[in-house]
Amino acid sequence: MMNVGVIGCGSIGRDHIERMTNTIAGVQVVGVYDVVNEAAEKSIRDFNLKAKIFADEDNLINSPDIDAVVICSRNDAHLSSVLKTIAADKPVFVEKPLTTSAQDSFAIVSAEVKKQRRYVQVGFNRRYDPGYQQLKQLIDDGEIGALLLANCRHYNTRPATTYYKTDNVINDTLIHELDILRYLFADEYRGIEMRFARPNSLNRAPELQEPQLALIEMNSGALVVVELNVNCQYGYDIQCRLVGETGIVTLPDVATPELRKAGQISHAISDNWTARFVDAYNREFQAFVDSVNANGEPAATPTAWDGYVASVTADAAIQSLHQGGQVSIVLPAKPALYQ
Ligand code: ISE
Repeated sequence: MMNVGVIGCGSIGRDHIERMTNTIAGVQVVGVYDVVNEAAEKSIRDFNLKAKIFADEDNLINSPDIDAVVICSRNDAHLSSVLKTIAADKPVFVEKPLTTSAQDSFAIVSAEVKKQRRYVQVGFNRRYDPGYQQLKQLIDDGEIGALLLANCRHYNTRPATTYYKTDNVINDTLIHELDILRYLFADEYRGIEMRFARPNSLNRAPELQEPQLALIEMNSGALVVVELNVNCQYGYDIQCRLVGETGIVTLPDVATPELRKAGQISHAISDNWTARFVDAYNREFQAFVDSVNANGEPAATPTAWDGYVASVTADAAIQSLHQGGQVSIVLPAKPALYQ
């Protein structure tokens, strides 16, 4: 049984505490910490945890009662918690993005490389989503030949938090595609260009400029367009269509009953990503727990290196947003630890 400490008891932290308590085998939450102490107290109450509330993250990370750490704090707080957990020689699951800059993410890669050991699993949950896994299988089986083009839609009903701003469209939202596309294509990025679309007059966030459009070039020359629309009003809508030399594969929608009523044929669409990706979240956590329980290391994927590559690409996307034009993406050699 793995004893976990959770840093960050906001909405995604609560989701993960709940799944580790009620769904995932081989793990229990024994410690929690949040900068807002009431959030930690509330999670203990709401999920009936027999867990200790820590007064700061250092004590939680270094506690002899904690075997592994799950980080669900704000994106800009990830770096120090991850580095401290690596220094304490404990496995760590960190929500996406790994950090909010390539430089910070590289510090995590460097910390692992120095110890010649993998500690970090990044919460790019889509790699564990059955729909995306089916796409990957079809591509790897050669069913549609070499990939030429892709078209993705990443729509949110409304922004995720009150502090969601223009750059969050990249670091919080597009970051999922930045991870899953290089995984599906088994290729790296050559460059990225961002554009703003006509603003949605229903947007209520003052420092948020969107919708945005990403044009991504793979090293192979394949091109990907990602539409980012975080005020779409109607639901949480994730689409991905990949065009190969001999065919097309499309991410399946979540199956919901067909309703025929009042002159309409319709299917419900959720506005909640934790519901949309519940299987993916459960499977990524079970993989983390099983792997740590078996050999002390996180699951094979997604690694700190994957988090770093997404950060390099996100930095380039943000640069393009602010200065315009395509920004090249150049990666250093991948360390042997991640081969
Ligand atoms: C949120 O953090 C997620 O991970 C969702 O999947 C994404 O759609 C949303 O834009 C993010 O804010």
